[in-house]
Formats: sequence, structure tokens, C-alpha cells
Amino acid sequence: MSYDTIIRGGTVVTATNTFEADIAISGGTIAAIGQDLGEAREIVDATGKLVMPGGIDSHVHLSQPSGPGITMADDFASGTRSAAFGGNTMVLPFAMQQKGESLREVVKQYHAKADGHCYVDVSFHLIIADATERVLGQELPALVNDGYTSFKVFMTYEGLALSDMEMLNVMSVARETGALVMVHAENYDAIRFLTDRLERAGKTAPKYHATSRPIPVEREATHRAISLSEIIDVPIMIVHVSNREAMEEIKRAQQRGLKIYGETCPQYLVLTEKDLEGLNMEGTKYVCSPPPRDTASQQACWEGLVYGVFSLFSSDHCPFRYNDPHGKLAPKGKTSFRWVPNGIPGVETRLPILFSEGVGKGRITLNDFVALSSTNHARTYGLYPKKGAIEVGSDADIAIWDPERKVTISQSLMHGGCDYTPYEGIEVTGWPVSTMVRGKFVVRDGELVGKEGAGGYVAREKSPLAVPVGTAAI
Ligand code: DUC
Ligand code: ZN
Ligand code: ZN
Repeated sequence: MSYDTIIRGGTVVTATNTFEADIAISGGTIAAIGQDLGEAREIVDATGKLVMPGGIDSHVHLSQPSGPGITMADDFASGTRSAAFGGNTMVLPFAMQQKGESLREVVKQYHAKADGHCYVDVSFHLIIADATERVLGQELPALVNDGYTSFKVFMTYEGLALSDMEMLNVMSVARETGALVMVHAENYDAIRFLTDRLERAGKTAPKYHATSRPIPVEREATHRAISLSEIIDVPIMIVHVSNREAMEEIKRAQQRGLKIYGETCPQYLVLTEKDLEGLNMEGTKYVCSPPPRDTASQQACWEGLVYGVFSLFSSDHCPFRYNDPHGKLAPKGKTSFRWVPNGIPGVETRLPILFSEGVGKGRITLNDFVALSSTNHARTYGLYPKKGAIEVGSDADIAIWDPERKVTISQSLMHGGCDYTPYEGIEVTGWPVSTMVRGKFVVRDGELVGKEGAGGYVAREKSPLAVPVGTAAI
């Protein structure tokens, strides 16, 4: 029997095991795992390398409308190219509804932006901004059936924030349809109140972005989201958690037996509020929400990862160019932090940071790394075991890592559309050298070999995590 490809001589790492084995691939899926697998059209030598499931970044933003005069730095081509160089084989961006829009139309628009342009596989979460009767009663149930099985709701932002009533209505549809709700937990009124006060006091520099969204803003909304989910008895994922107090709200809920899941991101492990103090407008490079906090919060986020409070480690890649009037240096942003485009790039640096700071520094195991970077994302969002696994029958979505390679993160090494990285100068050990999607290399030994359009759209099953506890009174 001859296979298409055999990856030979590497150390295979999964979410549960580490072992020496070769991997045979045929027709884009894994056909055999073991020793002496026989012939193949191509033999890939992985001696001295780690062979892992490709990263799945389940929280990225690409080509999203971001307000008048503002343009996101990545479209689906540049964002997924950057993802591939960062060791990812799949990303899950958002299809974002704006007020008045039909969700079905929004999904069509995002397909038009993505289809034929991706280097790695993609699937969409929905963002619900307008929880109308039509959306709740017709569009959402039909879209869940069609494989759009997760949606994000915001508790803050003009035009996006849902009231508690609207959150309950969306959660109720999620419960009925078996979808997973992702929650951006920050208190909208508190942010508006603080922002108004800061502006009246002339405190408009980028660093006041962090002052306008202190930890209680996030803790309160996290607590409220958990309470709303408990009332409906629907599992939720609290995304981009930044600090101990929010983490402990989630931990307490989990200890009470609620199905509350958590995600954190690199910015909460290696950046702090101090980064927003950069002179002139340099601080805008770190404006994201929730904002980076302090070293104690970093420690809390590590604890959340180590002890399983957070099952996902995502980038929240949301890139805006720095030196650009359509990005961080937009004219209005210079008048107040309120108008600085909110988000930072990170899809290419997520995994090296977790590998180096986590595995390299002994905080997590290699298997934890695979779980947090890939397998848990696949399980959470209805993709497992097609994705996120090195198993016979799974898609051959594979990242090959050099665990010894030392790299100083620098914008000059990045492959996306942004013009800066907030992680400039961070030294890491361990780097993804090759990325293969469904058996075909996209990046090989650091070179782009895949074609735009090689990545495809993947409809998802319902999340096995989105099953009610069985306690709701309604
Ligand atoms: N939330 C995100 O998830 N990403 C970017 C900005 C935001 O508020
Ligand atoms: Zn968010
Ligand atoms: Zn996000």
C-alpha cells in the first residue's frame, strides 16, 4: 500500500499522549499511525521535531466592519496566511451582524469575503447585535441547523450591547437549538460613565482606555452572564478573561456544577496596562478589551489555564494597522481613547508564546499545550475528531514544530496585514516550522507553499458542551 505522504521520525504529541511514531496520510486524512508504515509518494523527515495537531484559533476577527473610516488590517487571505505561519490549520472568525441586518445576509457576505481566499480552514461564529423576533425565531434556528453552531453576544459597545432581556432571549434560543453562546462580559453603562468622566477631566490618552474598564467592570458582567445562563440553564463560554476576579467567578460557577467555560488570550499573560502608557500614541498598539491588567492578573490567568478553569487559549486577533489613519492613528482616536480602534493582532504569535511561556517554563505540559491550542477548540465548537486530533480518520491538519528554535518576536517575521506586533521583542523558544492542512503543506520549512483558496469552509456539528445541566425551572 502506498500513501500520499508519510511524516517520519517525529515525536507525535496529542492532548493526551506523547510518542515516537510516523504518520501516513492519504486523501487529506490520517490513514495510519505507527512504525514502518511502508511506501509513500513523499516522505517528510521530522527527526527532532514535534508533530502536533495544527492549532485551531477559535477567536479571531477578519474583515469586520469597524466603524467609519476604520479598516481592519487583515482580510481572510492575509489573516489565514498569518495563522498558517503561526502553526494554525484552522481559525474561527466572526460573521458580525449590525443593527437592522438579516443574519442570513450577513453570513452570505462573510462567505463572499472568505470563500476562495483562505490558506487554512475556517468556520464562522455569529455575532448577534439585533435580537429581533425574526432573528430569534427563524434565522438563528435555521443557521444553527446549517452548521453555524455558536454565537457571540456583547454586554458592551454602542450598537452591539444586548440588554439582559435580549441576552436571555438569545440564550433561550441557544438552549432550544443546542448552540453555544460566547459572551463578551463588560458592563456597558459603567464603561460609559467612566469614559465620560475621564474625558471631562481631560484624560483622553490611550492609557485611560484601561482606566475606563477596570476589573469590576468585567467581574460584574461575568457574574451577571453566569447568572443569566443559570436562569436559562444553558452553557456559555466567557471569552477573553483578563483577571483573577472574573476567573474566580467562572471557577465558582464550575464548582457549583454549572456549565460555564472560559477562554483567555496571550495579551493577558504577557502584556500589562503599563504597555498602554507608550509615548505619543504608541499606547494605542495595546488598546484591546478587556485591557491587559497587571502581573498579578497574568498570574491568575496562568492559574486559570493550569487548573482547567479556562479550556481555551485563543488570540482574539483583531488587527488594526498602527501607522495608518484608518487604523490606530485615526484622527478621531487622537482626540480620545474612546475612538481608538479596539483590538490587537496575535494569530501568528499565540502559539509560540504559549509554547515558550507555558511548556518551556514548566507551567503546562506539552499535552496541555495541544489541548489548549487545538483539541479543546475542536471539542468546544463541534469539530472533533475531524479537527484537533492526530487519529486515523481525522483531517491531516498538522503542525511541525522545532522545540529548540529561539526566536525574538518581531514584526519583520510576521505574515499578516498589520504593521506592528504588540509582542515585539519577546524571546521565545519553540517555533512552528511547517503547517499542513488536510495533507497539503501551506507553510513548509518557513516558506509559504500553499495557495490562496486552499483553505475551505467547515460546517460544524453542535457542541457537545452545549448541553443543559437539567436544572432550569422553565
Ligand atoms: N472583543 C473582542 O472579542 N475582540 C475585539 C474587541 C472586543 O471587544
Ligand atoms: Zn469581545
Ligand atoms: Zn474578539
